[in-house]
Amino acid sequence: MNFEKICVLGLGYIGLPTASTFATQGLRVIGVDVNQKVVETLRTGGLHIHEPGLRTLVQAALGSGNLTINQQPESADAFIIAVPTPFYDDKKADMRHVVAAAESIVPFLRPGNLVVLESTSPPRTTIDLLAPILERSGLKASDGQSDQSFLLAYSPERVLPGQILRELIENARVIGGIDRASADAGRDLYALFVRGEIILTNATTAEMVKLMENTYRDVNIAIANEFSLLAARFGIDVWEAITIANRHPRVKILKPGPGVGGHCIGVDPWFLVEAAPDLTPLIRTARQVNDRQPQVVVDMICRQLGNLNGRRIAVLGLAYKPDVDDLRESPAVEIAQALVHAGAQVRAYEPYKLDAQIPGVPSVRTLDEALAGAELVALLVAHTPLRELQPDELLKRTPARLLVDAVNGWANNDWEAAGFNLARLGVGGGAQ
Ligand code: SAJ
Repeated sequence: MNFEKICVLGLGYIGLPTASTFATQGLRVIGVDVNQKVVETLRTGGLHIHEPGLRTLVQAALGSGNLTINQQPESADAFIIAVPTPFYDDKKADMRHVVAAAESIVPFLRPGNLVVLESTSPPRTTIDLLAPILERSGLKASDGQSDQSFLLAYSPERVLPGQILRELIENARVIGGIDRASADAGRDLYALFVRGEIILTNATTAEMVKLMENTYRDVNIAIANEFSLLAARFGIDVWEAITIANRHPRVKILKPGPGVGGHCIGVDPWFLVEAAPDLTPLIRTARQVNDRQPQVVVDMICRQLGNLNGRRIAVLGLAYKPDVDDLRESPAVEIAQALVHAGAQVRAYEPYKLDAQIPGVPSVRTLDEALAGAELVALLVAHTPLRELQPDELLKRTPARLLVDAVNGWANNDWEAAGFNLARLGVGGGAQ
């Protein structure tokens, strides 16, 4: 199938790079976002999200004249839906953005068009939720052979925040069609820029593949977290134990830490639990294990200080993982908030987001402001500049002598010899 013009709905972390990449490949792209502020920012050369290399890519796409930013879709050969799928407080998937995006396409859908859903979604969303909405156009979701039908596929985004631009092009791409013609059309579209393998399957399999990938990671992080609690109780160093265990050719234990953040791995497993609660005790438990990690770290800090009320704590790192500036669903933020809630005087420093504004958590723009006057320094994210801090340096910059390392960032230096009392997550006497 040939594509000249496409519409990408949702200009966030996935939609914007995707729209821009297609545009730089010569396609005419209408990038659509319902948020007027996002549209205005992009139209005036700004960027509302941070991702390495994205600014240059978007500028190239806009500069080529191929990318247009709008608040509404228009007719096109293909429509890609890349909107968020968060969950409600009760962990049920919030599909309102997908529904709204699909409804906005209906008036523009023409026979032979291709619609692709990229948003992570519960199993069967493409056929049970999306197809019926699009069929309100009067066309049928089918093989595109009839002159009254459209093509429909699910193709999950699988890129790692921080490496989106490279992974978008190089990763293997899964395309699940509601039928063969839809999968083939999806392949023709993504082959315009994907250099990784393109794997064709059906729509529900593709949905499950995405959910299984992130659930697999969550469950494996949960076991690492559980190992860290066991190691602390039994007086050993979990990091050393993991390194040794991983020398086994069939073992690859992930890293324990302050919890699982971001908007994917902490969310997606719930879509499976919601879809089949009776079949998913392991997945549910893994989520609960990971969700309790922030409290494990708060307890470590409390044990170091004796109590939290009024105590001065420097929190180093707020992002959800190392060397990114993304604070969404960050365990470090949760920990900082819990400390404030317990009466501590927190000064949080996030080197990649100096203007971080988190309700209730005082954040400062320099490391020294965070360290000054602190009684305890908590390392919550293994950002490179924070991991590289040396004991003699810290000795001069803070009166604090109590340290908590939740991410194995300060393992290799002799903190104790320098006069610090360091508690490390997963190390005997530390966590539990
Ligand atoms: N984490 C650990 N221990 C580990 C690895 C990660 O505690 O050993 C924590 C991180 O610190 C972070 C969270 O887990 O808080 C998630 O980080 P991540 O790097 O594992 O994943 P994300 O959320 O940045 O991106 C994931 C990726 N999925 C997989 O690796 C299976 C990415 O490929 C997906 O595209 C993305 O989710 C998504 O959008 O679904």
